[in-house]
Formats: sequence, C-alpha cells, structure tokens
Amino acid sequence: MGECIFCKIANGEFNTDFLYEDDLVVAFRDIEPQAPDHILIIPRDHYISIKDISDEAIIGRLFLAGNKVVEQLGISSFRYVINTGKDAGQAVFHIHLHLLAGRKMGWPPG
Ligand code: DGP
Repeated sequence: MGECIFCKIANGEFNTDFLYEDDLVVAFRDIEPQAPDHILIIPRDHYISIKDISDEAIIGRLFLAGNKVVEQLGISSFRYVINTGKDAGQAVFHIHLHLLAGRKMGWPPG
C-alpha cells in the first residue's frame, strides 16, 4: 500500500534495523517505546488489522517471530498486545504485534 509507513519500513525504505526478519514478517523497535524493550512485529504484506488476516501461516509467524526476539533479548516476562480499532488504541492501520518488556506492567490494562 503506497502511503503506509509500515509497508515502507518492511520494504527497507528507511534502512530500519530489523531484530528479526523472514519471508513473511519483520521485527523492529517502536519509535515511541512504552517499555525498555518495545518491539513491533509486522507482516510484510498489508493487512489493516488482525481480523483482516485469514492466513494462519502469517498469524503464526507473527508470534513465532516475537518468540525469537524474546529469546534473542533474553527476556523472561513480557506482554504481547495487538491494538485493534481506534478505541483500542490502534494508530497505525497495518497490523502489528507489540512485544513489551523490561518493566513491571499493570493489570487490567488501561
Ligand atoms: P498502535 O497504537 O497499536 O497502532 O501502535 C503504533 C505504534 O507504532 C506506536 O507505538 C508508535 C509506532 N510507530 C509509529 N510510526 C513509527 C515509525 O515510523 N517507526 C517505528 N519504529 N515505530 C512507529
């Protein structure tokens, strides 16, 4: 999708440092980190939200990529978040899995 910032990142247009990448997904650090480790895992292809993905391989690969980053960074406690829709806090409409770690987190989420 032409103007999508995450499509451009996945295409390597900004020389983003990928913590993990494969044929389907890439992982990189969030520009506005909400925790000491805040990584975004996205599919290379454009899907607006998690509910728009019917390909189980991509859904699976997002989490497996997250798990690889968890292992790579030596993280033990972490949180996966997928904000879906404006009221849930989604601001970028190219699906992304947040991986948050490195600080104590509250529950329930705000
Ligand atoms: P969400 O609110 O769930 O849609 O999360 C969007 C996240 O994307 C937010 O934490 C900030 C991050 N973000 C937005 N633009 C960029 C960018 O250009 N580069 C990176 N690395 N992160 C971005």
